[in-house]
Amino acid sequence: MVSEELTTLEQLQTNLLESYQEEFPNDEPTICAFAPGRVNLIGEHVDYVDGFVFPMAIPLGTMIIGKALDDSITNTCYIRTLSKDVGEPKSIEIDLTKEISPLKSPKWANYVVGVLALFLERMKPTKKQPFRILIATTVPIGGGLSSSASIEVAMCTFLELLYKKSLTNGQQLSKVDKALLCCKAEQVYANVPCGIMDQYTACMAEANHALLIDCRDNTSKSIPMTNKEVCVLVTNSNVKHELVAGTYAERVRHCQEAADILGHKKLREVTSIKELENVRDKMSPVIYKRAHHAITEIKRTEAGAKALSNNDYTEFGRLMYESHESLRDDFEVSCEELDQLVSLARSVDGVYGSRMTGGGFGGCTVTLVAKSSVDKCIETIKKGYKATASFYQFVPSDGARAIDLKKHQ
Ligand code: GAF
Repeated sequence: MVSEELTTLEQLQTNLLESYQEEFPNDEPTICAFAPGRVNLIGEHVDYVDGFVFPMAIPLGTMIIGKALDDSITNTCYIRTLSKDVGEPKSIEIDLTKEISPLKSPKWANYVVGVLALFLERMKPTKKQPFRILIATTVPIGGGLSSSASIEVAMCTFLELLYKKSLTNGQQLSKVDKALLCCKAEQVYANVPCGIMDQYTACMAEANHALLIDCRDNTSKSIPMTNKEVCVLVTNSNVKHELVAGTYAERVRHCQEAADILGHKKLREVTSIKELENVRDKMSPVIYKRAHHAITEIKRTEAGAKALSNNDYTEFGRLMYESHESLRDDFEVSCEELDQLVSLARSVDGVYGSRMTGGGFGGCTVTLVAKSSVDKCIETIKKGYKATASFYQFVPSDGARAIDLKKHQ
């Protein structure tokens, strides 16, 4: 086996049900919600400047099973994760009679608690419903495949199902509003000034399609990805460098500084590189480079979606390499390991393109490669890479959904 075997939804649900039954022997969950992680094909670090991004949902994700508790007995929500890699404690309790504030730790809980707090604030149910849930994710934590958004969106999906009967139609969330709510949870409760890409993908993605998202008006277009001769190979560098959170916020600030100098609300409004060149002497070299990345990346993403629609993989691949170079040199969010993975992939015949994906400083690369060259590509990376990588072959998946519990019991 060269690439990782993917845990199926059935396996994931079986694991969760087994743990549930061990903990609550005479009890059965009634709700099961799932939301996927994502891999971004192109359009990196431009969602928060209102740009275009082009991700797809992956068949890995977060599943939550649980049930409503009797509110005449308790006002508490019992939340527990089965993930080993997320830090301690693994269980938290939330008292619904009190205000729900961000927790100092554990970090994973803020994704859940943030969504719960904002859901209640937004939907204003007449009665707050206590519940018990178990959470498990198959998305590698900190791998740049958006484990956090998949937890948030799975949680929001669970709450929609929990409150299904008690909320009127007028109170239902649209998918875009759901993405916005989950994004706000990450910004406010996890304190990351992220854009909308990850939560939007987890809510809106369609199987066998990538999603071209316009982050200015939160609209999207699904682009078919059905060619069986071409494969999306994701390589996890298995490194995660420190300073990520602070550096992300710094990049967001740099882009806003550039937009302010250019007299725009966001860098998306810049129409050409010439416009940037005209004010180059008004900005520091660092701010210029950040803006240069964002402006060129937005153009590459539009061109990339067009190329993929026309099955022009060579052109798409060229844009992927350019994107990586821009992230490495202008935006400075790559690292030695990611650069090495990209150049090893590039050396293989049949590889169209490769780039870092996600926030950067570790995590994964995404490579577009002819199916017939996948094994060669993996072999070449394994041989040349300074650390140990893991590999995933992904087909685009559906967005968040309820999963039938009975089917797999
Ligand atoms: C992280 C963020 F959460 C996204 O909003 C996006 O900015 C991405 O980094 C970089 O493209 O995943």
